[in-house]
Amino acid sequence: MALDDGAIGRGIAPAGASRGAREAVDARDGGERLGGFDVRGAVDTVLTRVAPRLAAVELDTPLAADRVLLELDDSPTKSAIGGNVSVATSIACAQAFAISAGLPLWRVLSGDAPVSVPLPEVQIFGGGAHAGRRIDIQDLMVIARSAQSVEQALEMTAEVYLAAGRLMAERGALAGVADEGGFWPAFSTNEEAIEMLLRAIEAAGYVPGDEVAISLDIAASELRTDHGYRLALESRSIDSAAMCALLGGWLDRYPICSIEDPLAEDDIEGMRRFTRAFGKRVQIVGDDFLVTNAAFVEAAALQGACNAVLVKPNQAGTLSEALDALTTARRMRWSTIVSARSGETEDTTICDLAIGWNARQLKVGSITRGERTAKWNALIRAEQALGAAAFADGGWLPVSTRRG
Ligand code: 2PG
Ligand code: MG
Repeated sequence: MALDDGAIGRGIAPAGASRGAREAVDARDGGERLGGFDVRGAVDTVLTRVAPRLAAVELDTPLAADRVLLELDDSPTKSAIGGNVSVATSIACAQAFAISAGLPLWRVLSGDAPVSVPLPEVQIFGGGAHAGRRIDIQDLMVIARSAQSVEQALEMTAEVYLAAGRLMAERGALAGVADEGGFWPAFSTNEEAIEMLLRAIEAAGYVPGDEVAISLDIAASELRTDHGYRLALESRSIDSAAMCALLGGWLDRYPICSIEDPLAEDDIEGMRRFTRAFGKRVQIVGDDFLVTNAAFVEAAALQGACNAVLVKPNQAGTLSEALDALTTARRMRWSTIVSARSGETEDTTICDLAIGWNARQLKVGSITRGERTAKWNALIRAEQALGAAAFADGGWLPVSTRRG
């Protein structure tokens, strides 16, 4: 995206392996070439349908281009132009605006409102759709609750990651990494993976819960079948109530501070039951369940399902719609987490969103792989500009249990 003053902004659309059924759908070419994943048609849409309309627009705010994108396609799934077309254009325009203003994007997004450097949520083991379904749970992550700066949070997390690697090597279970850079989950049960995460926190010298807490993304929609929730690793299927009980047992036994998509996107009753039972003890995050959609956030909050939203711009299709979901969640007194995708790119715009929109938490996968470290480095640079006082520490996050 090039402006008249010469400013050029770029945007890249990420992709997800475990996708919500109601999220924006990318335009792909289909057919034989590149497995059908190529996006020549999407590029053509940008050049022939989007660009001519944008040329007539005055970019008077960072999100001004979204008006045009929404005129072209206001469907929640972006079925007319494609979610990838929409989100990449939306990002490119916001970046062009910031470059023209000579300011970081987070600064132009915040205006006079408060900003913060978000608390990192970092994957140590990958599973589910990100690891050939080697284990059922998708993300086993840590949150450095006691860190007082993003630099410290990342150092603590890196120590846990290294300790996890040493423990896996000792067991002869080190087998590379999953999609988002977390270790490949060579475990025989799901709970063994959580137990190993706990041991890695201890081996790194931290107090589990108080200093470094566990965060899980169950991605339960991926486990849903006609017979309930399929735990392939344990060769059994369980119903929604049993799933709640299983996860409740983990909350009792492990110092967990956040759990994402504990029940499936279509199991509203289950999510309400789970939130009633555990919503005071732990952050309950809707990802596939809410697909970054303001109306779904509002409905879930009114029904008592979840207490936090994961904000993925490409689920919504424009930055404006993602912001709408975030501000709706905030109005409902929920916590907010901006998130990367499993098929992530080197684009670091999500860091600007997390800082400028004051989301206070950021989930980016692990601490390895360039597309992930690009984001952590962007946070460190923002913290250098803003000072450690701008860091959104995690001391307030409740922890489900503490081991005595
Ligand atoms: C998620 C993300 C990141 P994906 O489920 O939260 O872990 O994965 O991009 O595959 O949806
Ligand atoms: Mg998720």
